[in-house]
Amino acid sequence: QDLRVGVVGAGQMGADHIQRITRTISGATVSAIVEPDAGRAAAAAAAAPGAQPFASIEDAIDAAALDAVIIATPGPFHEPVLLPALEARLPILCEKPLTPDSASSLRILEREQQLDRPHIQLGFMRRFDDEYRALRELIAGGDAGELLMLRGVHRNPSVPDSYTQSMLITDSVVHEFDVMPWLAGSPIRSVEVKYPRRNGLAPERLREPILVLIELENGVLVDVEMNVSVRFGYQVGTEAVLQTGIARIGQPAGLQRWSDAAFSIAEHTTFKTRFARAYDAQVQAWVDAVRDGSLVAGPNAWDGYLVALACEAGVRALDESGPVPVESAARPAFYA
Ligand code: ISE
Repeated sequence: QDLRVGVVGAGQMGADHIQRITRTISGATVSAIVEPDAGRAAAAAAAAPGAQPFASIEDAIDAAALDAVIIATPGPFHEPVLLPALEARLPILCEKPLTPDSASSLRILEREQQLDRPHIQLGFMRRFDDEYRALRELIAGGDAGELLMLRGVHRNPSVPDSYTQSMLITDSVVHEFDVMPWLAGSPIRSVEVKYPRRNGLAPERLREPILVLIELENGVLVDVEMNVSVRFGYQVGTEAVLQTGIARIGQPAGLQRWSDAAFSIAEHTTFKTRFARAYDAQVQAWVDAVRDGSLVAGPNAWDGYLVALACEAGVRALDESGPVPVESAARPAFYA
């Protein structure tokens, strides 16, 4: 019998997950959609015939309409969904971030630890990307010696009007705060932000691009170019500098074309296509884990808490010069 998944939030990511579960994922169906916006709710319902609409997660739980939940609302709205979902002992796939700050993330951890085991998987989908996985294996294998540096580029064509300066960190660099320590096998020690020349084409409220310097506890230095007004496309790439070799992922791999005496390769324009296979793999792994009772098959709420600590330092670093230390925290056995 299929897992009955409720999706909370039918915006960009929620709508994408609804289609994914309906068309691509095996072993699950969308049984409930919680979306207060009538237009979005109707569009989502059309994509998932048979799903019941609800105005709140509490209503969906009261109606026993779901076995597990995907939370795809913006970060500031995660906590009011996470708490009743944990109360109902529902397995949860929560889009990033866990919550916007470490105090609220701690509240979630405390509530979750009253259950018998972790129930929350976090949507850091890069960990399910084939290239990121291959790079992690290469680094861990040690064939090219020790890892010395990681260099990341994270480029968006543009951002919505709701995107603010601190979201450069909390909405975008949040991914690097999860994936770089995962690649390097070491937590973050400090975060520093440098400002190059401002892009005059960026929305007036944004001072970007930014250069983020992330120092890991093992001495590996990570630099990330965070750039959200590049217009030409969506690009996420990483280069690893090892003792005796260089490894690179995230190169353009689209349609190759020769015309007008030039050669081009098609580039992505959105994270929804760039990471489509990673999202598929992530949701399938989560569905399989819920069905076999292990509940979580990827980053958990503790990983989300560590990222919240890094984001706090990162947001401070937007306004302070020099490295801002990141509070370190020892992983409880519950989250091993
Ligand atoms: C967006 O919310 C994402 O999660 C994307 O992966 C990221 O590239 C983008 O900058 C964010 O705004």
